Amino acid sequence: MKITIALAGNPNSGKTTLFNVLTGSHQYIGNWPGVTVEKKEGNLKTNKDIKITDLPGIYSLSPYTLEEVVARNYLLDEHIDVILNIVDGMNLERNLYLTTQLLELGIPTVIAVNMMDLVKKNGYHIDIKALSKKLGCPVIEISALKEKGVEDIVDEVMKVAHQEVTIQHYFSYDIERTIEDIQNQLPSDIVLSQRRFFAIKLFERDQKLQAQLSQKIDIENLIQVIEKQEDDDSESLITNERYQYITSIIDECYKRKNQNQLSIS
Ligand code: GDP
Ligand code: K
Ligand code: MG
Repeated sequence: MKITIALAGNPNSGKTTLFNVLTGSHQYIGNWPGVTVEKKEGNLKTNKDIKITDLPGIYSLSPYTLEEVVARNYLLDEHIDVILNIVDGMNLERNLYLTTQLLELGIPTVIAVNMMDLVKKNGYHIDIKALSKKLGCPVIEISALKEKGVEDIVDEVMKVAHQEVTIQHYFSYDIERTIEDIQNQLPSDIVLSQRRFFAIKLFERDQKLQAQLSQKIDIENLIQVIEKQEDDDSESLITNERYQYITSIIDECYKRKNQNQLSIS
C-alpha cells in the first residue's frame, strides 16, 4: 500500500531532524512556491512505499504568512493520506495551537511529541494516553535527536491511513450552528471531509480561502449576528475557544513531577 505523509509542525520542533532520521539518504529537494525554505521529500528508510514531505514550519493555518498559506494549500490540494504532526514537548501548549487546526482538515493524523529527552530531563511528565484520547488520534513520544520512538511512527501511520476522521472538538453552540450554516452554503466541489475546515476559516473572514472558492458565498450577516451577540470579532471568538480547549488539555495531560513539593518551596 502506497502512503503519502505530510510532516507538519512549528519551526524548531525537530521536523528536519525527524525527516532525516525517517528517510536517511532517500530524499530529494525542490522548492515551495514563494517560500525560501526548500521543499524536501523522501521515502521512508524502512518502507519505500511511504513518501514523506517536510512542510514549511508554521504556528497556525491562518492566511497571514506565505509559509502558512503554502502549507495549508498543500494539505488541502494534494490528497495526502496522513499528517504527521511533530510537536515540541517542551512547548506543548504553544504547539497545540497548530495541532487543533490540523485536526480540522479531515485528514488522518498521527502526533509525535518530540524532545522527550528534554521533557524527562527537566522533570516534566506528559500523559500520552490522555493526550491521545483528548485529541482523538494516536500520540507517540519520540526524541528525533536520539532516534528514540521513531520506529513506532510508521506503525501508527499505517493504522490510521484511509481511516475515517471524527470531530473531537466542538466550539460553543451558537458558533457551531453558524459553522454548520456556512458549511451548507459552500460550493459542492468542496469535499465533505474539508467542509468543516473551510467553514471555520470563512467564519474567521479568511479572505484567501474565500477567494479560492469556485463560487463566492455571502456569510457576512451570519457572522455579524454572532459578533454582536458575543461582543467580539469572529476570529477572536475562535482563537479564544481554541485556547480554552488547549488549556483543558494541558491541565489534564501535562504535569511537573513532584508538583506539590515544588510549589511549597
Ligand atoms: P525544524 O525547524 O522543525 O526543522 O527543527 P530542527 O530539526 O532543525 O531542530 C531544531 C533543533 O532542535 C536542532 O538543534 C535539533 O538538533 C534539536 N532537536 C530536534 N529534535 C530533538 C530532540 O528530540 N531532542 C533534543 N534535545 N533536541 C532536538
Ligand atoms: K530550524
Ligand atoms: Mg527544518
